[in-house]
Amino acid sequence: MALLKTTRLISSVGSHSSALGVLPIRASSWWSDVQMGPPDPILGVTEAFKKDSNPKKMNLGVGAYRDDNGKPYVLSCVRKAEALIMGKGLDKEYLPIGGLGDFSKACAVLALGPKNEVLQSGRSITVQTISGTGSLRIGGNFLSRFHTAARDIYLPKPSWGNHTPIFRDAGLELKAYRYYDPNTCGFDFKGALDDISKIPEKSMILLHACAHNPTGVDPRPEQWKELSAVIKKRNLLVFFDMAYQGFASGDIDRDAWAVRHFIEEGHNIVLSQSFAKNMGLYGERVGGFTVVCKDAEEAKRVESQLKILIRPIYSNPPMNGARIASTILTTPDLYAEWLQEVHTMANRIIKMREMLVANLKKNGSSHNWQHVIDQIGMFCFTGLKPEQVARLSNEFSIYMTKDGRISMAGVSSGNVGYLAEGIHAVTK
Ligand code: PGU
Repeated sequence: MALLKTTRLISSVGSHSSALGVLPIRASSWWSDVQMGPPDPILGVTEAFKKDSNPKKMNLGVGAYRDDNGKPYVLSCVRKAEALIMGKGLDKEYLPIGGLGDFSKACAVLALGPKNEVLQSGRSITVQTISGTGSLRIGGNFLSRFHTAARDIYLPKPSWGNHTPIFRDAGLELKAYRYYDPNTCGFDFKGALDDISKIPEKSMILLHACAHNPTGVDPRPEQWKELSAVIKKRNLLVFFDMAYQGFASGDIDRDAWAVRHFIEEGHNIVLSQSFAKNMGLYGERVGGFTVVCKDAEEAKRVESQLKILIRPIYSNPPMNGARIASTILTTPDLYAEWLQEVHTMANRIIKMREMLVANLKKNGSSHNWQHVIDQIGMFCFTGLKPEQVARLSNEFSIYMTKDGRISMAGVSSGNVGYLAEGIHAVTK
């Protein structure tokens, strides 16, 4: 088949070029066997949304915060930090392989808390990464190379769609543990404990630190405690993904509770952080990857290997976003303003949850939508079926991921009524 296509191409180009008396230069293709791939399950939704000309269209696919006018939002503390940085006239030399030192330090303090024994004893290493995705991938590569005791990483079911290809491409084996109970639209605590208690020792387990994506369902503190105990008993290596610190409760310390608790309980975790959501630095690609070690000497060895791993991939990370984040984290006025803004963003989302349910009731929906209010963070796992999701995009130009996940951050007081109308129409 491939051969046939090539022959046809050669003859058509050949006949055209023979009239000009030159030999064909582009006679065949190297890529005829490359098949068309599917669009990305999350970012592909934005592509479909952009093609839609309906003025009422809504993009509830990607988790990106919008203000109440539906506009992308640049935090005021970010604008101020940018002005401060501009005023310094800094150079643009390469950063070190592990990134901006001030940023990495502040990033770890934000996650672990300033008084954490791990930081005081210097037994952790944090490198700046290309946002949360880059952090997860560097982490995946590091585990793949150095955690030779086991290959399996257990993800909650369901998990963020990109976790699977990230860890698979890093060479790990993907496994799952029960997490979400569709009957209660809540956390399947018993199922999770049951599954985790059977995971082979030394395997890796991924935990969403807060604001679980896509379900919006988090364990409560007492449930985290039990999870920590079982995971310790099984001697599992914990990988925390913290992409939403501040977005769950509006309080960055409360949202870091699980991470800090696991460390207190003696887990030497690895941790991915992203500043895409909580500082609105999406396209700046700012994140951190931390490894908590036994002692400072081990941390130094791990650091040396992280550098060896990063160097042939992207050499060193970009500086602009890291400068913005570190300026905010280390300038008291800007830090206070940031905490306030995180709180405001989280609260607007909570308000939209309430407004959506109120509007569904107003439209006459008799379903129980309490989970929309109870779920935490940026997303709402509506329970809508794929055919209902398809109807919403085809008939209402309301776009979301196929699993029925809505980015609540894309809902505003101006469009929540229309969203409720659409959901009611496809669920009644
Ligand atoms: N981890 C989780 C749990 C996430 O939800 C996301 C982003 C990331 C890590 C990585 O984010 P970075 O932007 O690389 O820092 N998830 C969003 C954004 C769109 C996407 O899929 O990349 C989402 O809508 O699920």
